[in-house]
Amino acid sequence: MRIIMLVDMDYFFVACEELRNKEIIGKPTVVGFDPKQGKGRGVVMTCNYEARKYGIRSGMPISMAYRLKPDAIYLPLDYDWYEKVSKDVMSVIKEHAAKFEQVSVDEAFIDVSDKVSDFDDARIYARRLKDNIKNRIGLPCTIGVSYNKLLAKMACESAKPDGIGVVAESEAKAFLENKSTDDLYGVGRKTKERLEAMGFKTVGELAKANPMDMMENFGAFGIELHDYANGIDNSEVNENYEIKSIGREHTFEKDTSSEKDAIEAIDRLSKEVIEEVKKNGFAFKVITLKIRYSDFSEHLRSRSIRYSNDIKDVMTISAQLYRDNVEKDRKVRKIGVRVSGFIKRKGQKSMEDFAR
Ligand code: TTP
Ligand code: MG
Ligand code: MG
Repeated sequence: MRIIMLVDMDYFFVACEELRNKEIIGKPTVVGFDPKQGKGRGVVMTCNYEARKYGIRSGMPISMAYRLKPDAIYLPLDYDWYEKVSKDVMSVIKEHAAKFEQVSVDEAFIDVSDKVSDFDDARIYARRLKDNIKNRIGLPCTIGVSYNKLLAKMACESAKPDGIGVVAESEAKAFLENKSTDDLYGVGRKTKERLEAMGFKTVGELAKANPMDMMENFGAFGIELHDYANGIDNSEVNENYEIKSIGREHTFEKDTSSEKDAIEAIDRLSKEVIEEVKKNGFAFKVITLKIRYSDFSEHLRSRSIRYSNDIKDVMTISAQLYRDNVEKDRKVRKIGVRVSGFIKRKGQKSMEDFAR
């Protein structure tokens, strides 16, 4: 029997802040861009559960958060600190796993099939792991336990915060039945709407869909979705986690249609991206420019090149992508530069350094 766990830290960035500042514990706290008395731009990265009571959420404009709770504590981002804490957390999780796959700064899958005998045993094991993270790092987390990655992740979401959620094979159908389709991995707003148009609101309904209809509408992804709805996911915990892309974004103080502003931002972002690329010993072959306009509509444009780690490539190609694609009569709110398609160059760091 396979037993998979997904460990996800609770309100991670704010929890990291709590570690070094006990005064904020228990008070509504937001990490993100400066709200500037409600005039600030950019978004909420995360907030603690006290702040969530006021409706504040990750990804929400910081100005909206400010409207909801002006006297919350607003803290700026400190990625270096969060990554340091993340590394410590991951090393504790790794100790408990036969197979370990970090999937983001604050979550990792582990395969513990050869460490526990059944789901009762797994629950005890999850409790021990959770206690170890709490005692050694000082942070709360939630652990989802199931027979595959899909359900481990969903079990975790359902048990948030500070919980342990277990879904055994015999419980999967009932667990999935009334979930919304966008609770499934890979289903965002658009797919959810398309599924709804086909008459599928819940995962239970989707489970009964005709696979051929799904295939017709979504291609191979449709079959995958139908599998997911039936609790089927055979993907392995993949130990060779690697960073897939590195990007940085900039939100302008004021929406702008000035090419000079844009190029300045691109140059600065390129510098930051390249620093990160070099730190990891990567070379990349795809450069992607993101333009977000005032109305929040977004345009992504990519170009492939020969492998490079040269800042000039990032700067000139991003600038070219900007000039070729920007709609001059519209104002730009945000610009992003991202590189991907990595190979590792000589002098690369160990896997441990990649697994961040
Ligand atoms: P999540 O695990 O999605 O969220 P969380 O840990 O803050 O809260 P919880 O798991 O208890 O629901 O994301 C982990 C961190 O990643 C989060 O603390 C901040 C960052 N993050 C962003 O920067 N932007 C985002 O849109 C999201 C969702 C998270
Ligand atoms: Mg989390
Ligand atoms: Mg997470």
